[in-house]
Amino acid sequence: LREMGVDGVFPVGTFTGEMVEFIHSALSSDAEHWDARLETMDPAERDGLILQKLQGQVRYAWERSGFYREFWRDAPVDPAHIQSLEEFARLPILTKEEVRVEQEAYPPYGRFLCVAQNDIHRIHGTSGTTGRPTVFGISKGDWERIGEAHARILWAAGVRPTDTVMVAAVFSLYVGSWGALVGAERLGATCFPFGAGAPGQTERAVEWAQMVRPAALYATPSYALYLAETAREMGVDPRTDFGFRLMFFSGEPGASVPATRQAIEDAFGCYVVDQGSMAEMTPWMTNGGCRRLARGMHLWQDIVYTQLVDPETSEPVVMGGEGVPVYTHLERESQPMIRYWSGDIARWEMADCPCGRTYPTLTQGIYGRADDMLIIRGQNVFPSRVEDVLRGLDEFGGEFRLVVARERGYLDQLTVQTEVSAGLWASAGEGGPEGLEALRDRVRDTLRRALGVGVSVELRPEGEFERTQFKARRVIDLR
Ligand code: 8LQ
Repeated sequence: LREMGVDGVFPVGTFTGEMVEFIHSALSSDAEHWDARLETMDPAERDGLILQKLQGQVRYAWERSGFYREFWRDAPVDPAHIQSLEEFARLPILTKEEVRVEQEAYPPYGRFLCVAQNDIHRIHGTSGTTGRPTVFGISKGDWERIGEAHARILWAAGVRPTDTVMVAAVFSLYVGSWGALVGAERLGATCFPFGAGAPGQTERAVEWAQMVRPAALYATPSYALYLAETAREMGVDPRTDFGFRLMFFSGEPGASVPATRQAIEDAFGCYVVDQGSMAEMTPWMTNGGCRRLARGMHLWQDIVYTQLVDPETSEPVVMGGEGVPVYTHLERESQPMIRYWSGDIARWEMADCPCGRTYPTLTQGIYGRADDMLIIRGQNVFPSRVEDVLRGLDEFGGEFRLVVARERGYLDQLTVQTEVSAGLWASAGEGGPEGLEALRDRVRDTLRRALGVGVSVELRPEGEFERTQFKARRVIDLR
């Protein structure tokens, strides 16, 4: 293309079939970027590109979606003529609850759909274990763009066409597994859609991974740890008997929790990449780290535009600050989410990553949720911070729970129940946990220093708490 004097940014879909094959075969395996021009663009120039895409996306939704027509009726700016990113930030924020209410009133998609029902190519959604499920209708064009975006981001993670990618997450409504699969397919890797969740499936995963020896694994971080534990119980060494080079994760904090990341890297002898925004925001990999980033996720702003806002006031947060990511699709024709509230807590910075990408970065990943954040006697406590401390201890037995209770009607008390490694528990003998008093006190003091608030600690034997094949739920709030 360069020889022909062709240069520039082309709308998705310009190149099809054999041309795409040709372009990707020309992309050498050691290239750092899938699309160097877009990924290393001057941020100010990128803002211009984002604004152009936003104007198109917002106008499109305004013209076609009954929901946005109503939702923006009294907006302080004209959705058909957004002039700047600042103006765009004055459109109202959309919450999950509003999506639920809309979908209940106009089932199943709500009036979000901007294409004919007949043009829906895939239906995904949330499992709906709490409240009404949310439904996502995805058109064929969108599904292809999702594949392209995920391929580009998996390339940054270090996946190459010569790799086999094992997807060890449930294949159902959950779009995590499918999103990983479609990206790996688009990239040209060998795909191994193993799944998860069926009885005995983790033992089978141990057998299959030894046999197939995939280079990459997609799962949740807690499932990777469970897989390592299961392997060891079966006499299999996850480091030498599997041969994973990298693992990419989404769905929950872990990959950017230093001690958890280290535990996974040590267990498998691989490196870890953190990914994941929200299912509604698919391509959800647009929060996505790269193989050079020690921790955190780049924000692939030209695919999904992310802004951080203050959790209380919803005002924009400057670079370097902490806030709630609010996401906007830039390439969605079927069910675009515009200024969608995540409820998560993260910090963003213009980190200088050796990969050369010029995107802002969530330098510590997503480490909490505005609604999961425990306020204990005025102190903000994130479960991911407790996890970091516990996984840093040699005596840790693999799982933990946080129990919050209110004493005497006003005093919040946090109890950390943590498993202790089987060997240590057994060596404490018949006396059980009483023999471990010194350890309990040390864990309590370490937690108090890390969290800035006093906690009680209860020690439990390894294996006491249920392991998960999906996202872990570790907080029990009794208040
Ligand atoms: N969440 C998702 N990814 C996370 C991460 N890397 N670090 C911390 N928290 C994370 C389909 C993808 O797996 C994304 C996904 O899990 O979508 P869901 O099921 O809609 O859940 C979204 C929530 O998972 C986010 O709001 C984060 O709280 C968490």
